[in-house]
Amino acid sequence: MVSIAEFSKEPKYTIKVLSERTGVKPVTLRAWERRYDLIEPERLDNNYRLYSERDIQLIRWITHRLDDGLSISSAAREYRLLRDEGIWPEALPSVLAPEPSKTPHHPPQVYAEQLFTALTSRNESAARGIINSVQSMFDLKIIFFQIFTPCLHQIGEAWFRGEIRIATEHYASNFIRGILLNLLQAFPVYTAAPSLLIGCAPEEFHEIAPLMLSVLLRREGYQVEFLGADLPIDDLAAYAQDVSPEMVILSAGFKRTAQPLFKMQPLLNELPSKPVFGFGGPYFNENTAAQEKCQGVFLGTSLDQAIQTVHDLLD
Ligand code: B12
Repeated sequence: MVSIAEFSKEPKYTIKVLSERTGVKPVTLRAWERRYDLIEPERLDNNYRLYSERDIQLIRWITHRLDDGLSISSAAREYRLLRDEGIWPEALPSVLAPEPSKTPHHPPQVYAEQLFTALTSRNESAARGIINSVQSMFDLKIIFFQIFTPCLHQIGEAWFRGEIRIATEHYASNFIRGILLNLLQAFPVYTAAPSLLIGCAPEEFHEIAPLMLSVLLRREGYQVEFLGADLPIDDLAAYAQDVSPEMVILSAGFKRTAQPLFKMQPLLNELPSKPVFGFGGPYFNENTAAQEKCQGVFLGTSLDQAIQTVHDLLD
C-alpha cells in the first residue's frame, strides 16, 4: 500500500481536474475546503486555486469514507485525528505508480513499436517490462491513444497481410485487454457519481475501445460499469431499468452490429429514468448518415472527444 504522503505536493491541477479525478463537484470541494480545512490549495495571482496530486489522493480517500457511510464531518474528523498522530492515510489501491515521474527516453510511438515486437514474438516478460516503464513516464491517455492503439492497429494490419497468426493477434489483444481490466478494477467506484453502462453492440466483439473509455471515465470519477462484448439490446434495456444509469454507451464497428442500435434510445425512453444513449465506433466514424439517423448522441470520432461529450452531457 502507498501512503498519501508519497504523492507530490506540487500545486499543478485546477479545480476542474480535481473534480474530474475525484467525482466531487467544484462547489462541494470549495465547501469542504472552507468548512473542514482539509486541503489548502495554492492561489495564483488571479486567485485561481491549484491542487496537488496529494490533494487528489486525499479527496479520493475522503469520498471512499463517505461511500463507507460516514458523514463528511466524521470523515474530516477521522483524517484530522490521524494527522494529529503524524499518520497519513493509505491511498486507495491503484495498479498505477503514484504519477508519471520519469522523463520519457523516447516518444510514445517507439514504445508502441516495442510492444508490437514483444507481443508478436510472444515475449510476455518484455511486454510487461514495457508496460511498467511507460506507466512511470506517461499519462494513461498517452499510453492508450499513442501506444496501445497504434500497437493494436499494427497487429490488425499484420494479421490482414497474413504475417501473423490469428492466435498471435488473440494473444496480443488479450494481453492489452488484461492490462485495461486491471486498471478498471483499480479505480474506486463512486456510488454518488453519475452512472454509466458501457459495452458493445449485439455481435460486436471489439471491446478494447469501449474498455479504454470505461477506464478513463472511471478515473474521472464517473460510476462506470463495463459490460463487454455482444450485448442484446432488449436485455440491456431491462438491465438499465434495474440500474437507472444516466447514460448507456455502445460501440459498433460494422453496419451489421450498428443496425440494432437504432432501436436503443427508443427502448431507453420507455424507462422511468430515460437514460441518454451515447454511441460511437468505427462504423459510425465512417458513416455520417448513420450518425444522424441513430437516435441518441454520437459521442465523437475519438475516445478523447467522447470523454468531453460525456462531460458536456452529465456535468
Ligand atoms: C483485436 C481485434 C479483434 C479481436 C477483438 C478482441 C477484443 N476483445 O476486443 C477479435 C479477434 C474478436 C476480432 C474479431 C474480428 N475482427 Co478484428 N480486429 C482487432 C484489431 C487488431 C484491434 C481492435 C482494437 O482494439 N483497436 C484499438 C481501438 C482503440 O482502436 P479503434 O477500434 O480504431 O478505435 C478508435 C475509433 O474507432 C474510436 N472508437 C472505437 N470504438 C469506439 C466507441 C465509442 C463509443 C467511441 C466514442 C469511439 C470509438 O476511438 C478509437 C480512437 O480513439 C483491429 C485492428 C484495428 N485497426 O483496430 C481488427 C479489425 C477491427 N478487425 C477486423 C475484422 C475484419 C474482424 C473480424 C470480422 C474477423 C473475422 N473474420 O472473424 C471479426 C469480427 C468480430 C465482430 N463481430 O466484432 C478488421 C475490420 C475491418 C473492417 N472495418 O471491415 C480490422 C480493422 C483488422 C483489419 N486490418 O482488417 N478482432
